[in-house]
Amino acid sequence: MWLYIPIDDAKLKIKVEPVFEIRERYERRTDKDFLSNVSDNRGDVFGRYRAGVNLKGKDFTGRFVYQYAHDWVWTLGSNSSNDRSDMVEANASFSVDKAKVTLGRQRLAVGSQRLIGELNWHNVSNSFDAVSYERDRFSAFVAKQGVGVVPDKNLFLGGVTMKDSQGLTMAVVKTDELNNVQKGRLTLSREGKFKLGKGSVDYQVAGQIGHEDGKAVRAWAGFARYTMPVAKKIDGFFETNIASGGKSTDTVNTFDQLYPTGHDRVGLMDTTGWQNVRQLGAGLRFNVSPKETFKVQVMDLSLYDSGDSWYGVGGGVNTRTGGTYTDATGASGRHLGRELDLDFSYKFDTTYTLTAGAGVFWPGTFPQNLQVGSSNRQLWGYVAITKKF
Ligand SMILES: [Ca+2]
Repeated sequence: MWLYIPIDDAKLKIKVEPVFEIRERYERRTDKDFLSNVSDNRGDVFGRYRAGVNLKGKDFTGRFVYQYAHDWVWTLGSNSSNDRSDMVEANASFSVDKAKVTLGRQRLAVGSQRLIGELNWHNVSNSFDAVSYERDRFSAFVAKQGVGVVPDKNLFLGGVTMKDSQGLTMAVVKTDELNNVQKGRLTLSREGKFKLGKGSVDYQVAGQIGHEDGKAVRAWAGFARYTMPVAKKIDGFFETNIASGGKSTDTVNTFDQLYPTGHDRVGLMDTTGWQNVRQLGAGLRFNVSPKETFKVQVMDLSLYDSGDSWYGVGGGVNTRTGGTYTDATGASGRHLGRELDLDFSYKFDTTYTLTAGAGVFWPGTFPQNLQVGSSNRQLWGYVAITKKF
C-alpha cells in the first residue's frame, strides 16, 4: 500500500514529519505443551513495518500510521505464514483552552500499562477508536476497539485518570458482549512509587465490581516490586503479582486485566496473565552502561484459586493438548511452575535497539496433572532488532 504524504502547505503552516519503524524478531519455543513425546516445537519470524506522518499546525497535531505485520511460522509438520495490515493511528488533536482533545484512532497508555496499554511487544498491538481529553494532571477517554489482537466490536471503555506527585489513580468502566454473555465492570486502580530504605517500591492495586452473565463481579489484583542497589551498577529486586480468581453460584471472582501491555509482567516467557495468579519473583538488573542492560530473574507461579483456569498473557484460558488448562474440581492442585529468565538490551543509538532473551519454565503439579504423557520443561528464546527513522 502507498501512502499519500501531503507536502507542506505554506498558508496553513502545517509541518509534515514522516514516521517509519521496522522491527524484526525471531522467537523459538519448544515444548509449550510440556510433552517431550509430542512435537510442538515452533519458530516464528515476526516482521512489523510502520509508516506514517505526524502533522503539526498552529492549534492542532495529527498522526496517521499504517502498519503491516507478518509472521512466518516453522513447525516440524508444516510451515505457514499469516499477516495483518491495519491503520493503527489516524487521529487529530486540538488545543481547547488549556486542554488537549484527541479524536480518532489512537493509542491509549495509562501509567504502568498493566491495565490499558499499547501492547507493542505483540505484532498487532492495541489501538482504540476514541475521544480523549487531557488537562494538567487529569485525563478522560471513551473508546471502542480500533485494532486488537482479538477483534472485539462490542467492547466499550470509559475512564478517568488523575496523576499526583506519588502516582496515578484510574477509574474505568468496561462493557462487553461475547457469545451472548453480557459483561460490565468498574475497575478502580492506584499505582505509584515510593522510597523505602535504600531502595524503592513500585506498586499497583486494583479492585473490580460489576456483573457477568447474570452474576456479581468481585475481583482484585496487586503488584509490588522492591528494588535496591546491591553493588555498583547492579540492582536487586523482589516482586509479587497476585490476582483473584474463582467463582461461586452468584459471584465471579476472576480479575479481568482489561487491555494491558502484558509482556514481561508475570514472567518474560509470557505464559501467564494477571488473572487468578500468585507469583513471587526475584532478580538482578545489571546496568552495564547507559546503552546496555542485562536482567536475570527467577519466579514461582501458582493459581490463586485451583478451581479456576490458568489464564494466558492475553487474558484467555491457556490451551493444552486435548483441552484447556482448567480443572473445576481443583483436584489438579495450584502450582503452575517455576521460571528462569535472562533478558538483554543494547541501544546502538536513540533509534536502533537490539534485544535478546531466553527462559526456562519447569511445570508444576497443575499442568502435570492435566497432561497425559511425560512432562518436560518449556524453553523459549528471542532476538529482535528495532529501527526507527
Ligand atoms: Ca512437545
